[in-house]
Amino acid sequence: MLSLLARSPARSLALRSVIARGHATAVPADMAQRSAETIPLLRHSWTKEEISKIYHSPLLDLVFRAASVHRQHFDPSKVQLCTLMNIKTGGCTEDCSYCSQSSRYSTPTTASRLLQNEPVIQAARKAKENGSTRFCMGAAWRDLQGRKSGFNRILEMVAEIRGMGMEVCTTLGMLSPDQARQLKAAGLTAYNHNLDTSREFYPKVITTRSYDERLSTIEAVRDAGINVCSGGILGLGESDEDRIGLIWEVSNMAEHPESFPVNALVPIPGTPLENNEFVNHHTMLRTISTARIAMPSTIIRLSAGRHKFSEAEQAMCFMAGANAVFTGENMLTTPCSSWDEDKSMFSRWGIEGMKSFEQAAVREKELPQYSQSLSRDQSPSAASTNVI
Ligand code: SAM
Ligand code: DTB
Ligand code: SF4
Repeated sequence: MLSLLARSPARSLALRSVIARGHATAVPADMAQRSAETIPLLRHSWTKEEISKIYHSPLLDLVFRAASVHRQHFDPSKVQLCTLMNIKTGGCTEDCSYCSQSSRYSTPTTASRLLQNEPVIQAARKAKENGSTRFCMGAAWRDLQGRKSGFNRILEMVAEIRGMGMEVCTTLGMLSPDQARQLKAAGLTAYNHNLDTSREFYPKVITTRSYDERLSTIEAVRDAGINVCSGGILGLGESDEDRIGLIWEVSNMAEHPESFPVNALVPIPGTPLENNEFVNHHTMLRTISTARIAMPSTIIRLSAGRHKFSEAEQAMCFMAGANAVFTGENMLTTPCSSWDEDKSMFSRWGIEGMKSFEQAAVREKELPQYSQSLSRDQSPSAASTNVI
């Protein structure tokens, strides 16, 4: 294992410490302190073979190893609660074969215009009252071309919700570097733009936007100083190799995404994937565990389809290192586990919501003027992590 992972003496030393502490030992209570000294180095040079070996290891060993790595980087009792709102529904020109909002398919979703600011602000307030610390606004657009006034209103929404002390995320399709900079200036915390699957399988799912176009948007987001939220969907008909390929893509990025959503396809009537079988729980668990090991300081977000998993199945995912969820009334066009259901479930398992800006990666990207407004008792859940 060591010889597989090690590429250079420095990396070898770092990885030895990851493995020694991540795999073979029980996690002592004081590890919850996660001081800078105890945080292992991040790695950006995974080979597909290494990721495949981890992914295919015996499932309980895999979960145990992932759970151990998780405890070195995060407080395992904390899960980030994010509420989603679709601020512009349907009528999208893209052909993503899973999506209820594509105008190419006849689905139960009815298209509507960009919402006014006030209902969105109200929804963010309600989310905050219910314990959500991140609010994510989605728009069914390919990109922002020709949407200047709509984009300006979204900038206002971002600034107002950020002013409420919440982390703010948007997912608006492709972005130019300049649009990313404007979102950053408005106070945006994170931008969601998923790779969805491996580069090889991607053309079977979407033909109107290339994998490289997705990577360009992600680069624009990162260059603007916004946290990248980028993950995928399971249950598209992809193979283990494709799930490994997706993790390989994101774990070798110059910076690991701050957040990696793992969506389980919710089959939508009228889409090409309407008859796909719901993904197995063990496939979710393998994907979450492998992502946790390859990207130890990334938030792993148990995303679409979560409500279809039993409480015990969800708990296994949290055990394996998932530490964020979408919670509230709805996802974008499909149901979500409700706040009350989630509150009861979390209290049964001893899980609490993260505070806003609790993650080191998120705090580090905050503009100084915003950082000053963070309350003093908001201690980071992980110290700065070294990069190799
Ligand atoms: N239009 C934007 C875009 O494509 O980037 C933002 C919204 S899009 C709905 C965000 C992500 O939700 C997709 O990339 C996909 O991973 C996930 N998603 C969409 N429909 C889904 C479905 N039916 N089941 C599971 N995940 C889905
Ligand atoms: C992500 O990866 N999952 C969320 C969020 N990012 C925007 C969206 C899930 C959408 C599920 C299908 C729907 O509700 O339409
Ligand atoms: Fe449009 Fe996004 Fe749906 Fe693709 S996933 S069809 S880009 S809304």
